[in-house]
Amino acid sequence: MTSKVISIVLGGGQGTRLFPLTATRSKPAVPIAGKYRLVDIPISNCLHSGISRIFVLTQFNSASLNKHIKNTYHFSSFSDAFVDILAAEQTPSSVAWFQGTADAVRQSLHHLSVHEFEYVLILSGDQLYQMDFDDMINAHIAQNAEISIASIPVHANDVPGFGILKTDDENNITAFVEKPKKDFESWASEVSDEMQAAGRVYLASMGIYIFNRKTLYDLLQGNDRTDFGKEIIPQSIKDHKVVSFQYEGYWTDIGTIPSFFDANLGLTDDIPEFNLFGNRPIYTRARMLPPSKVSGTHLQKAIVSEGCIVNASSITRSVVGIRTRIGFDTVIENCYIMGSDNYQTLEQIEQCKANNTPVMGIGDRCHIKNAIIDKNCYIGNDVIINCGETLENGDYGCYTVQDGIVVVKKRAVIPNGTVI
Ligand code: ADQ
Ligand code: ADP
Repeated sequence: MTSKVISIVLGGGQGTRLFPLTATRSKPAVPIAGKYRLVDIPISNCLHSGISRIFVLTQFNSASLNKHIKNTYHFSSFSDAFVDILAAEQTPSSVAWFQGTADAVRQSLHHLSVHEFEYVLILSGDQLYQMDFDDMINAHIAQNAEISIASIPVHANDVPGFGILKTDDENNITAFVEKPKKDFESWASEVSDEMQAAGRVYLASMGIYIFNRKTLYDLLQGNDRTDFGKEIIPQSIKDHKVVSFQYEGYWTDIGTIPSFFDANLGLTDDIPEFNLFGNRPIYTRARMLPPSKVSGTHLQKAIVSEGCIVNASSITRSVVGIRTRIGFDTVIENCYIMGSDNYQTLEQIEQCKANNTPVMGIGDRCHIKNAIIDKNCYIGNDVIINCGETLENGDYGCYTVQDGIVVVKKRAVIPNGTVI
């Protein structure tokens, strides 16, 4: 059945919720888990489910996204598989950015139309999960649905962040409200005993939709509705067969700095909820990097990617990205360090030392805690990043602070002895 499916990954609006990680790159290109990009998650889920015709819609086209897709997703010339990026573009009928999720799909319909397909699978680009879409597609077909929405039980605290739905005994969605802020108690649903015990009694939309081809075109053409959650879905319930596909596996939104941070650090747990060490790998660009070299470092719940040179004294509950260099006597705690795009030469390193300027990576005798360090940063010697919890949220030039997490911007230079 998956041969009749085409997939669209919603790669993000302006990416403001992930700023400053999206300051110079589009959201799908944001690095996660030390060596992957956000877009690798939905694409890998599609490929493992047998869906190999994939469009990635993004608000702006960054060189890093293009390079990543081009260098990662190669298919046989005898197959019709592809991963194509569609960036917001000016056309005779549209001069604007994508105005919302539905508008993004509408503006891309003319690219889809040249393909043969019966179903469109629409995915968010900022979620961490491993799901077999085959099951959802089979359920969609078996129920003769026009639209299917993947749903997951959530706790009352999380309700205001999601589209919430109610179903009848046959999984038909009978009501849908986008992000209700109050008085939603009557929206509780019957869920499994396990979910009930966890207080997860509200069914949230996961923002994962299957549309029949004709239904999608009918709903998007001849109107200017911009958003699936706010407009298209609630309005389609009354005159279409819209069903819920309930999912209870691990699934989380990684569209904000705190959720992105927690999801990355969660990978270091003994048995992480999102397990990288399975037989369905997350695909990413294969790089010819040397193995990491670690010396004198106490590693505790650490993920260390390829190509690193680590002399730190300890790394605790942290993810260390490709080509990261960390100096002597440095302590890293609760950090996601993205790594670097290249190495400095020995001559360049000597030059930095002679000029008393930081070397690429993290210097000697630093203490870095609760931070995301974007790529290609130069953090000097004796730098302390530890005060995020007491700093107000805001943009401080070469770093931002959000909810106690310091995010050091890409290519930032943090001079020797700085205290943040
Ligand atoms: P949100 O995640 O808040 O809620 P939205 O901001 O519309 O919804 O984002 C959905 C996806 O589309 C994200 O991957 C986002 O990056 C992307 N996106 C947003 N605007 C875009 C644009 N202009 N162009 C391209 N991509 C864009 C939605 C649903 C809820 C549901 C949650 C589940 O509306 O009902 O509960 O997802 O996370
Ligand atoms: P991001 O990860 O921030 O989205 P990119 O993937 O675009 O950014 O980063 C890669 C950048 O690094 C590119 O501009 C690329 O040309 C540059 N780059 C990659 N390898 C090297 C290298 N060995 N030396 C110098 N620059 C490099």
